[in-house]
Amino acid sequence: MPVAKPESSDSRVIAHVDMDCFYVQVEQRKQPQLRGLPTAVVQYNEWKGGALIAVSYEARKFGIKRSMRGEEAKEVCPQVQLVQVPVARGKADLSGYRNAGSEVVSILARRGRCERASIDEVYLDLTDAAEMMLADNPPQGMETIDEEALKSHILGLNNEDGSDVKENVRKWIHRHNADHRDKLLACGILIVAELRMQVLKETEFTCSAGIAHNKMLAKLASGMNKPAQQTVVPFSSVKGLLDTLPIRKMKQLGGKLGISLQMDIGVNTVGDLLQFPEEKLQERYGINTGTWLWNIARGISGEEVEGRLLPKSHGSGKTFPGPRALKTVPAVQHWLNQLCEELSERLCSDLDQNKRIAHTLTLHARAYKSSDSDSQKKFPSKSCPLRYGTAKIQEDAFNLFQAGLREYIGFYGGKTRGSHCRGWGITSLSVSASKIVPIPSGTCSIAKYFHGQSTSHFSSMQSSDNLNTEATLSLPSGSECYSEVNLSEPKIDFPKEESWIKDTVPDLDLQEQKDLSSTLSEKTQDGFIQEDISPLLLSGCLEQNRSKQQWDLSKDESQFKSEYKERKGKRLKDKGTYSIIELFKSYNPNPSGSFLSHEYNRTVGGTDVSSSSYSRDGEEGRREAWGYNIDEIDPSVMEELPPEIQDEIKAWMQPHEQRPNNMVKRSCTISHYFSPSKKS
Ligand code: DCP
Repeated sequence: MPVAKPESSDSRVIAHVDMDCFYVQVEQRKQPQLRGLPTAVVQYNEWKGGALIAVSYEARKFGIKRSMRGEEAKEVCPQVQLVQVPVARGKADLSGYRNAGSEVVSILARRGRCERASIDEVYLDLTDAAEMMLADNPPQGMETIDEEALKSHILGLNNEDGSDVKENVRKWIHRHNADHRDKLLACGILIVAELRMQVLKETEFTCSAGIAHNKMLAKLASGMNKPAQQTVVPFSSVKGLLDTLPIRKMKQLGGKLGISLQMDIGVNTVGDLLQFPEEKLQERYGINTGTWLWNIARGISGEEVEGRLLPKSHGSGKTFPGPRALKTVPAVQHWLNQLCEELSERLCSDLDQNKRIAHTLTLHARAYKSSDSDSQKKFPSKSCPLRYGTAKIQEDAFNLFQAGLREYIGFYGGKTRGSHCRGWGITSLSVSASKIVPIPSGTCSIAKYFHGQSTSHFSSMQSSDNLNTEATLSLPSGSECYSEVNLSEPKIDFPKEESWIKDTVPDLDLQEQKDLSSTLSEKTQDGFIQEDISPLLLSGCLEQNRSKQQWDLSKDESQFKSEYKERKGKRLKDKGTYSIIELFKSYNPNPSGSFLSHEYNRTVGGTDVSSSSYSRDGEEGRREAWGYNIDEIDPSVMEELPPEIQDEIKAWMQPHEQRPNNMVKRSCTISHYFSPSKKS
């Protein structure tokens, strides 16, 4: 029996929900005539019919497996329907699958804390919902139990030959003498069955689920009976489940640790771990891993369901197997550009829809060297601060690649420049954006505070649609530290890149690393990371769409005025909920600065933005251009700014007489800091 654990962890109701042959279902929803037929989704690469990445349960009956290629599958089952994954930018476009996953998540999240674990997997903490059901309408007293719930598999339930399985489940759910933990699980059975039915009704997708007292057990259970079924692990069945469970089936034991357990201490099943005292495991594998192993042997896992519906990282990758390996720098750059374009699009829609920003850009590659004794050497992953804007992401990713390549091949300089292959090949490339965090609350006020400045750059002709994913904004403290690095400098010879390019990625957790490796095989697992806010580095985002923007300085002044008024009126209506996206939308950098002069000429008669905006004579004009009264400034946002900017703003807020004499000069700092043309 598992050792006694705190009541609180035993009494949780956790579900792991996993979509069935997910990509196939998405394709079948698009083409309903494929429903019920043996179907598989194949990769974009058409070699030998393309690799299968999702296989329907009908096709599995014929022996078709994910490891096969399309041609092989046709041999096994000539009638198999092969659907090619959608394609964009010469690679698989997974956005349809991602969106379909989001549809499901939004339904599952209705009954409890929900954690999106991958493109098609979700954890739910249903404890509160179960407790509530137990208090209001306990299953023991229910006259009818839903059919779907009765089809549940309850581990350890004695289904002797000939016995009515559904009847046994009904009795288990109805047990009056069950302990509190099982009563909660009985509620979980009903809730999850109902949720799964709702998913089917609203999305046409089936899913399977595991229901247990913790995430680890729920995950193990969800894969036990597929498709469209649910499996329950009562506390009393934990030992039986783990005793015979091969360790490789545990999520974290598929790699080196699992091999070591097998080879070094002869552990083949999770139950085998029970023979080792905690200290022994700690001695061998370290304190944390040792304790973790000791716990999982007993079915103990304290891992919380994190309330997050959004991915913790975004990735875009492509493989180049065999003869498709990339052998020239321009070829790599071409593909990196495609990947970065996709990544940038996703980052911008995340910013737009979820008000989140990513902080770290990482490049991963797999490579080979044709003439090298050190052929096992891996291409080093590299990361750097992420700058928004497709061109910047492309530039930075390429620099990361070159840094990695230099390290990988052991030399660089002229020898690998240009398009000549020096005996290396790239078999996979991926870029990812991680450390994604919500825009800090203070940003709202910062954005509001500086909205007036961006107003001064409004183009009366801009299309806000074109701008909604763009931003030029360097905000709170720490952006200095990024701006120390001039990322826009070409780095062909990498004299300094080591100072900012980091080997990747010590801070990625297990799941994230899995995500990234999945990306390489084009299975996108979106992940999350919870981290304190560090500097925003959105500068450059607006540049992405510069080419899309229309500058029409000849626009009728009255139209300009009315639009300006409209925007200003809208600003004043926004109270605390000002969307930073709105700011970005309306922020239109003018490379030539001509519009800036245009507005300032009208308002303050100045010629130079920096100096005129802060000169005493331009007081009214400055207020007009900035669009806010000094009283409106939220002092709390000050802390988020670099010290010299804080000083400048504080000075600026003082009455005229008390301002330092060098105000005009210092104003240049703040103007430069928030300048749209500032690159980083
Ligand atoms: N996927 C992928 N490449 C892989 C593995 C999976 O592109 N190497 C994609 C296709 C799958 C989806 O991710 O449909 C979810 O993967 P799962 O491992 O959950 O498998 P399925 O949902 O396809 O099937 P199952 O019902 O067995 O979970």
